[in-house]
Amino acid sequence: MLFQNQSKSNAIKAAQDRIRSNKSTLGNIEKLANEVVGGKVEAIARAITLIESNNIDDRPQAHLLLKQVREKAKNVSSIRIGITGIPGVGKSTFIERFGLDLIKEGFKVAVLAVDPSSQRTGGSILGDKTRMEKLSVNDNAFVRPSPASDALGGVARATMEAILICEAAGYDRIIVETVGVGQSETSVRDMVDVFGLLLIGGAGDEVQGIKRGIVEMADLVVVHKSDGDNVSMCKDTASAYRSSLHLLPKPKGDHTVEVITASSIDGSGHKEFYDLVNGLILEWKSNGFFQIQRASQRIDRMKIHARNLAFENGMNSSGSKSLWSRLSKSVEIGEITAFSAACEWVNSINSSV
Ligand SMILES: Nc1nc2c(ncn2[C@@H]2O[C@H](COP(=O)(O)OP(=O)(O)OP(=O)(O)O)[C@@H](O)[C@H]2O)c(=O)[nH]1
Ligand SMILES: [Mg+2]
Repeated sequence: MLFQNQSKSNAIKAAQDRIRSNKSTLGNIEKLANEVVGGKVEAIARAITLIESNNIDDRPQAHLLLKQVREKAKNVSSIRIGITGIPGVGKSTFIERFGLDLIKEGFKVAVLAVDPSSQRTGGSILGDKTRMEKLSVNDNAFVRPSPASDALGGVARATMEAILICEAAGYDRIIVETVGVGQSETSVRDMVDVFGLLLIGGAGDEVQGIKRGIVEMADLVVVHKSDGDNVSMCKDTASAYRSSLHLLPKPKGDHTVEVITASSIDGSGHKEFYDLVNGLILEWKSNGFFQIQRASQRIDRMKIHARNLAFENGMNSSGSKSLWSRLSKSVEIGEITAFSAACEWVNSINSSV
């Protein structure tokens, strides 16, 4: 009897602790959301870390945070710009200059990076050599060089939501840097309004490691490092691209893809780039493409999140990890097809709930 009473009081105490800790979690998240909306830089960084977390237990808090932030910052208006190009083409240097130009015009700038290499190494190469010294110390800029690493496409997932956090915090120009060699730029294309491709003068696509698909996704092309002895070579490369782009299907925005030359050392071409971005946004806002593109991006994001969450939840259900690894082995040696294995795995999850 004594034992029964004791276990009952333990259970009550555990329940009370749970309620207390839930309450404090809710309180903490609300405080964090208020600080984000208030533009507190340290809170923005903490919020993004929570969203980037690979720990499934952090999902409810991340969800709550995004919900609250959205409720608190309703009418945000922003422009999202993606910058891609091979490693070393000068993306960070270009973004620093472009970002400072935007700040001079009165905007607040957030720079986020999607670095596919971090998926392999677990660290960020961008973190070590981000050349945005001026921008990162500017009061009107927020620079986040190091993204999350995640095997489930979480880099993109986190970046999409990090954009929303930055917007709620009052940043009205969002720039996303991505290395243009892998899959990351496809997902970045789907989270920005304008997508700019940086190229090096003189080198053809094969040499630059740029896939044709990436060139096709670009709204603007910049032949970069057009300074010193490189100027005439960059001009030649720009005209070669101008003529070959004519042969590609028109981009989604139904505009002519401009090809310019620029240097982030002497600043040439930067004003042109700035004006071209503004021109596209004005055109797309007036013909409705801006709104249509954003709406379809939101739907795509919902699908990506649903897929990721369903997979994560599946992996969390009992016995599913061991079934996954058993099935993976059979798929590896060609014993069963990937499709059958996936069906078996999903069926086993569905029957266990
Ligand atoms: N001549 C010249 N050099 C440049 C220019 N922009 C950048 N650089 C140099 O190019 C090198 C690479 O610049 P980053 O801005 O780090 O290039 P990135 O594309 O961001 O590189 P990753 O982040 O590693 O992909 C640095 O040494 C820069 O100083 C430019 O306009 N002209
Ligand atoms: Mg860089």
